[in-house]
Amino acid sequence: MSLNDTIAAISTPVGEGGIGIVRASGPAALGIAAAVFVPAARGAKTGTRPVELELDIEERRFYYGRVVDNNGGTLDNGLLVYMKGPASYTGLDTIELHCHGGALVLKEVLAAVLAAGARPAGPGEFTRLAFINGKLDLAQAEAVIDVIRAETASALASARGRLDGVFSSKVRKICDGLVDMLAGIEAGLDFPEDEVSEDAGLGAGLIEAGSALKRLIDTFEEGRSLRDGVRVLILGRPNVGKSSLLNILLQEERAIVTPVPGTTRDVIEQSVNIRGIPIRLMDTAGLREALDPIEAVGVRMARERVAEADLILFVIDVTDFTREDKELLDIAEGRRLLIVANKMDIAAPGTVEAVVKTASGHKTVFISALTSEGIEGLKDAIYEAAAGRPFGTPGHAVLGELTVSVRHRDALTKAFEAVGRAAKAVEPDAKAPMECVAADIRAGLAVLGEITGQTATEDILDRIFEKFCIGK
Ligand SMILES: Nc1nc2c(ncn2[C@@H]2O[C@H](COP(=O)(O)OP(=O)(O)OP(=O)(O)O)[C@@H](O)[C@H]2O)c(=O)[nH]1
Ligand SMILES: [Mg+2]
Repeated sequence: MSLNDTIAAISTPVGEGGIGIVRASGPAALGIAAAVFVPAARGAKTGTRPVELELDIEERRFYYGRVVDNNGGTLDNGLLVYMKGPASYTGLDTIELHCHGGALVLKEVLAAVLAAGARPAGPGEFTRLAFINGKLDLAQAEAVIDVIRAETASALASARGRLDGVFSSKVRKICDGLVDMLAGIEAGLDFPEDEVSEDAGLGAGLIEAGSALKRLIDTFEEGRSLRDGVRVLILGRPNVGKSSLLNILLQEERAIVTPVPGTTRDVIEQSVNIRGIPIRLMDTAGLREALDPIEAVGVRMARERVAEADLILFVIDVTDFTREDKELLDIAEGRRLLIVANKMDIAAPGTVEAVVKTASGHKTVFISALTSEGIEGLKDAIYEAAAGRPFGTPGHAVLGELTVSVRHRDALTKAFEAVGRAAKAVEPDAKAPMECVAADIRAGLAVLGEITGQTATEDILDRIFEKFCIGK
């Protein structure tokens, strides 16, 4: 990628729309505008003036006119706007042609723009330019695609917060503290006679940095669940009410419910928003030695889904909680699990105690899929299992602080370890040389720099931006 390139793409989704936008950014942007756009005011339509090489337009104003091909033939009528760098999204000169939103017309307009000197943009390349030109740091740039892809209001709030720099500023604050500590140590190393050793402030500072890192790391489960969603598998014996549970969580009659055991044979999947977390719910065939081959396939598919589930809702019928249920629980071994004790509307007195006793420590939620009793509590429990903390309604700023990506989590963890080593080394009886402490702090700073992008390699950038759409 060269900064001398001018890149172009269709920035709106392919398909029919009221408006479609072709965007170009780079040094040649204005020249390209001159080649492909004829403002209506110039009377060019009647041929009274030739197409100009230099387009005399003001930045940040919309101009109506014709979008033309190489030969001056009209491709579309639309609007042109010019954002002069560095005051643009990418930091470079940028133009946008707002045309009719059709796949073919936009393709032809893009072809004209490319013929006039641009090259096709790669995925996320506009945002990558914004990062390179210091418009956004890397964590903010990553939040751009999360804003676009957000499926729930909470996921969007979290992405917006990160785009605003809430998460980055947390990381930066830790970095600033570490830089100050490093400067203090280096001053001492340069002038050994000044004696800075056994600096109580340094030890406390490192411990504080460590806990700040830990707090960010601890938000990962919640952040990832909100952004990427959670796969929830409903399992249990036939007839316990799995499909009834699916339907009540979806608030629609998605799966067939009958009193006949073995009703569900396929895996039934549907997305739903539970407490702001995008959930992929999967209802399955009741687990048993199936009587017919179709049901047997269903049971096998149910078992196969266990490995890919983030959370298992193991449904039992409280009026018929058997040894078989307990044995089947082994399937969920090692997976996150909630026991959903169903049919509480017809439960005998003392049922809760009896179930809890038999559930051997697994968290159990009591519901009735028939009357909806306990469903709100189940949603809270699903949130808690997915996010690792009880459900509350945190504000946008708080959601913006969440660590959402594995990449960030891993960098924070490495930094936490490095800072921990440094903190140990400055303990009064550690007698570690200050050079080692400084080296650990530097290592921590380097990995934190991968989050904000200060120390991110091309390789990291490639991996991040290849997940973007073209045109963003
Ligand atoms: N009283 C009562 N009946 C329920 C409840 N939930 C489900 N049922 C009934 O239990 C029967 C089986 O319900 P389903 O939801 O089809 O059960 P399932 O676990 O999906 O069954 P399979 O698909 O056969 O494995 C139906 O007659 C439901 O109406 C409940 O909370 N209370
Ligand atoms: Mg069913």
